[in-house]
Amino acid sequence: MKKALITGINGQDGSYLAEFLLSQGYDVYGIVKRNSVAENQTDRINHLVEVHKEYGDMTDLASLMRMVQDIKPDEVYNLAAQSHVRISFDQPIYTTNVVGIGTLNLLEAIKTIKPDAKFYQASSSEMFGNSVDLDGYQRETTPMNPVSPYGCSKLFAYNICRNYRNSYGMFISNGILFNHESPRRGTNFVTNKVIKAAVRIKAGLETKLALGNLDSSRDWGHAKDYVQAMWMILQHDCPDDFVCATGLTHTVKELVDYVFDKLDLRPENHIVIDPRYNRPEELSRLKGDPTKIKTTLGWKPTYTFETMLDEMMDHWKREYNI
Ligand code: NAP
Ligand code: G4F
Repeated sequence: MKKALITGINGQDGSYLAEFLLSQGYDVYGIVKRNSVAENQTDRINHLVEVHKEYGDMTDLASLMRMVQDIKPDEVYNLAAQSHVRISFDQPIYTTNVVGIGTLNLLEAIKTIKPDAKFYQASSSEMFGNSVDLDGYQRETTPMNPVSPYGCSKLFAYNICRNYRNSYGMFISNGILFNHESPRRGTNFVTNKVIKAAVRIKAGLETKLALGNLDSSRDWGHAKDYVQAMWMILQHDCPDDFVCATGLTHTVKELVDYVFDKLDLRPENHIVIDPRYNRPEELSRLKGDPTKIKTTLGWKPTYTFETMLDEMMDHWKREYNI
């Protein structure tokens, strides 16, 4: 039985990845960060009773070393992060400690104790910033010029992973994932924020939804498809870096229009623009080219933008009984 260690197991991706690895027969271990409300620590994985949960923190090297020593994992998926881009402007040092130094802490623990473990790093399309190739896509070779503290710290983590792979011959791969969503998405990310609020408006529980920039566009996929990509990346015969995206992009306004239209609501009656939700520097447009992961690993998404949003809407409609 292969052993997998997941950091960020209680996050959106960590919870789907744990489900997927259990279905593949893995023994799954997860790092859980201490929360003062104990019940909230494992909200998204309480149904996965087989998962071994261990207290730890990416900023606490000793806790990571203890876990790697005890578990001796075959595969490590590093998903832990302060993953909210807007909040990274308010908490740049904390974000960098978790995302950048935290990744280096984990690499050091693996290098010292279990150097043959395969390592997946959750890299991000936010690392590209506003770089775009002439054909309008971002791909593995597109220059990376991040525009947020989160993007800068993800780029450090991406580079230190490549450096450890080349320096020490370790099996370390980056998945450069574009935005991916699901009913388990945090409700302060734009997709779930819009959908939850629209359903609450429909249910008569509120009337207004405050948003920031409606003109930026994102390449949105479904988290379930993307965690399969993570696993496929580690099953490849050599370590490498892969963009994972749908190849399609939509503006935030298109997202709002689709959701409100489905619920028979008119956005102009409810949306208010609040500059609090703008970023000091914005990443305007993301559209990824998934050719490499499709041709090399055979990955392909099963959800469309629309089926993903429909699933998220159904989730919130059930929550509010409408
Ligand atoms: P998420 O829902 O925010 O989950 C992040 C996880 O990291 C949570 O379990 C969180 O625990 C944990 N964590 C935060 N700080 C920690 C610390 N100091 N020590 C240990 N654990 C800590 O994020 P996600 O959407 O699943 O994304 C997974 C990873 O992929 C992240 O690294 C993210 O940056 C990256 N990524 C995401 C996307 C996307 O569109 N979703 C795209 C590209 C890359 P608590 O909940 O207890 O805080
Ligand atoms: O949903 P978002 O907060 O996601 P963002 O910033 O693209 O980051 C997500 O994807 C990255 C991959 O590219 C991940 F690495 C990262 O961890 C995270 O998962 O914002 C999407 C867009 C932005 O342009 C933002 O300015 O929506 C715009 N937006 C407009 N109004 C809003 C809002 N975003 C949020 N969160 N809240 C708003 O009210």
